[in-house]
Amino acid sequence: MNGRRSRIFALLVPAFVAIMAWLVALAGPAWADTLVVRSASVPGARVSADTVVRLELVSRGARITGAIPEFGMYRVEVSPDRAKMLQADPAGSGLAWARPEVLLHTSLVPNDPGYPYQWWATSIDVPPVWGLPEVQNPVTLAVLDTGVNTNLPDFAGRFVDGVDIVSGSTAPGAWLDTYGHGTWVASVAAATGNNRTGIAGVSWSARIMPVKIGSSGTFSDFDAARGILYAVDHGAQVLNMSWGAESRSLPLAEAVSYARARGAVLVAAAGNNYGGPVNYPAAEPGVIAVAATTSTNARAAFSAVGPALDLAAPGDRVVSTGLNGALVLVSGTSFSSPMVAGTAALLLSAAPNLTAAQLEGILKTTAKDLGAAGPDQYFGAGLVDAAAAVAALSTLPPTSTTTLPPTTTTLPPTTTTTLAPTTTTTLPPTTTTTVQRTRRVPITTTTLVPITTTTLVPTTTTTLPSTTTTTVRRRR
Ligand SMILES: [Ca+2]
Repeated sequence: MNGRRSRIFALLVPAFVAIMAWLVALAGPAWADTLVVRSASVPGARVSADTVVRLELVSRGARITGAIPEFGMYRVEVSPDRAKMLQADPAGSGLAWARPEVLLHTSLVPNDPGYPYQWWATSIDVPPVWGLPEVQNPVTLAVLDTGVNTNLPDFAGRFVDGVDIVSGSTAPGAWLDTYGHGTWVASVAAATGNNRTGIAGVSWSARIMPVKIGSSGTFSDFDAARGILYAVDHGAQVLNMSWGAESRSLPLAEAVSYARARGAVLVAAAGNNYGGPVNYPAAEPGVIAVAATTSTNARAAFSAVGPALDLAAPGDRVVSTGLNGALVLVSGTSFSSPMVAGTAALLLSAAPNLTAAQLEGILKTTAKDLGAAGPDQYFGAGLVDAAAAVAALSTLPPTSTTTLPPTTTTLPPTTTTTLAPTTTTTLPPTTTTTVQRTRRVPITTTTLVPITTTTLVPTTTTTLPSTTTTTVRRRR
């Protein structure tokens, strides 16, 4: 008789719990918090204890979404108020404890030979992001530079049509990098990771658009402006510009305005001219200006300083991949910029409708504050934090589409009326003198101080992991 009664009880109670759960679900409370709770009774001891805890939880407005009976543990969804109550007084609900569910990240350690030297990847907190499925969607990232070495395995299958702006050729051979700078920059931004070769770049899925605007250490601002136009017109969503000059360039200002009006995200090196102003186009409104930090999150000695700075990223002794596929150590804000550009590509991959302004806002609000509290002239909003930026996407209100139309309507007048006259009048005197590539600084910091406006051409970059790594530069 007793046995039969307890069997009936065993059947009735779960049915009652199910009905309660169903009623609570019907009532539709705003489930917001997920907790993991543990029964106060001995785990797995008695079915009835388990049932009592379940009943108690449901009666207190919790929805059980999972159980580990062996541990006496449940995952429950509760309203924020209930979550607070259960955590503050677990015993009142027959619980030993109640804690928020913790989301764990995959701990992918890439097998690339350069990765052990990539302190910079940890510095910008990108490893937690690499395994996430939402950042695997392709985003087009234009590298406006000396071209890119198409033969490196780290870029296999990653290119969209590039161009050699100077010759106008779109043949793959035309935008081949023979200098190195563009390849170093592209590797940092987007080298394929975990493929046992080279390094692990920031974004492993971005489509790389090589826009070759010159083949040595100096570019013309006219060619650079044409490069921006080409990139935007051919679908580039993020543009990296690891070069600049102290004086403002009107052709670049026009091109930047054109690109921004079309929604592109523009990222540029702040410049290696410490003591001088943040370079253009980095200092141009609408361009994310990136300063350089060291492995200890200090300002790199050469990094330009000023109110135009937006963000900081490592730029001192950054390991990248050279033209011949060997690892190289390179320094300069040239390499800070592609870290931010690569992070921008990750964000757009996860949230394609993000506007450039929203994206910049997320990068800034999630950056790790360095130096004086709040934004400052040495680090801008701080050190870019890729994982925090991607995590912040989930907190965005879904309003991105409403802000788009106004942007597009303002386009036509700006571009058609002002482009032509500006370019023809200002070109001849200014092209070669006003725009210089951001100089790569030598690894030996003692030679950094006398930075002048002359064009510096680094002649060698030594390969890792030899201990004496020096980059020699030659002054004109
Ligand atoms: Ca690699």
